[in-house]
Amino acid sequence: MFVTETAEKIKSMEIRGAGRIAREAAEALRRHAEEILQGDLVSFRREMEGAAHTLIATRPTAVSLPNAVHMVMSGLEQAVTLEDARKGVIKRAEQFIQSSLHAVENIAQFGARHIRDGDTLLTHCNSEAALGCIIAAHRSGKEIEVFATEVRPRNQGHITIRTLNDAGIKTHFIVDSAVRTFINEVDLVIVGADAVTVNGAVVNKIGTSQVAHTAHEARVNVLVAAETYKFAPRTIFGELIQIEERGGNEVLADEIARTLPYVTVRNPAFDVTPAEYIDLIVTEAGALPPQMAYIIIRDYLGWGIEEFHKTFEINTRHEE
Ligand code: RUB
Repeated sequence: MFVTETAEKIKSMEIRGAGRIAREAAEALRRHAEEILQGDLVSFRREMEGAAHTLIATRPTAVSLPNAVHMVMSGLEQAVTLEDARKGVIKRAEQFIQSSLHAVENIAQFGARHIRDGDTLLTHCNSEAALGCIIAAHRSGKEIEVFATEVRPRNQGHITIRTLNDAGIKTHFIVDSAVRTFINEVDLVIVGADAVTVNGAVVNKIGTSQVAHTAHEARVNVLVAAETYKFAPRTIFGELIQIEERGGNEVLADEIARTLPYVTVRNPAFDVTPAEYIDLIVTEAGALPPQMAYIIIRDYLGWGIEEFHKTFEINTRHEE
């Protein structure tokens, strides 16, 4: 029940932002484990796997979601009693949520050090990790200003300007297409991430790559704030990040679209910024150049690699 509700909220974007999606999914699995009262270990596992599948299927791009689900579900196979299995899920979900919140706090402190007194920043979309850095810099006494984009079509910029305003930070609200006009007034771009691939490319809200390209052209540094669970282990083996394409009615009202039979709306929710447009990725484990993404995947998400090797061994045995 709670899983279906959470899944619906993630799909409709009532719950949104990669970090929050991951924590809410972990919480849904925790509640689900508590609520399964009937059955044995085998049926518990089956129920939990079904719930994990439902949650992962909600939005395809933010890799924090499958990573969080994987972390909560790992160890379920090894549990020998139903109670062990239940306790394990609950414990790992709580651990994930706590470590995610700590990660966002650490990133804020690390990221704030890259912001200088007097800087003007630019952010795109609504990222708790990116905003954490900006707010931490402001709280440490640095005088800063922020340009925040509108973020069509879902207007996440409205959430961002409210947060910045509530923190008492001077903010300029601009339409997405005004970034190049103002980039020469900007000292640093800070954005979040939905996924970081092994080659250091960052997948984030549609328009991020245009912002980063514009910043690159103007020699303005781009900093990405991303927890380690946003790195995508399977990109090591060539798996691509799926870019979610949402309904056209988010961009153009159905009643108008109906009068334009030759017009099709395309509405990708995310885009890919290549590593060469990114100066630094700030994680809770420290800041690194995007080219070092592999190290994070190897050291923090090694399970993805181990799993692949297991599968690979099985496949080669089949071929012999
Ligand atoms: C949100 C978005 C955010 C990242 C990082 O997209 O692109 O920049 O998810 O956010 P949507 P956070 O609104 O479509 O979910 O730092 O909060 O995890």
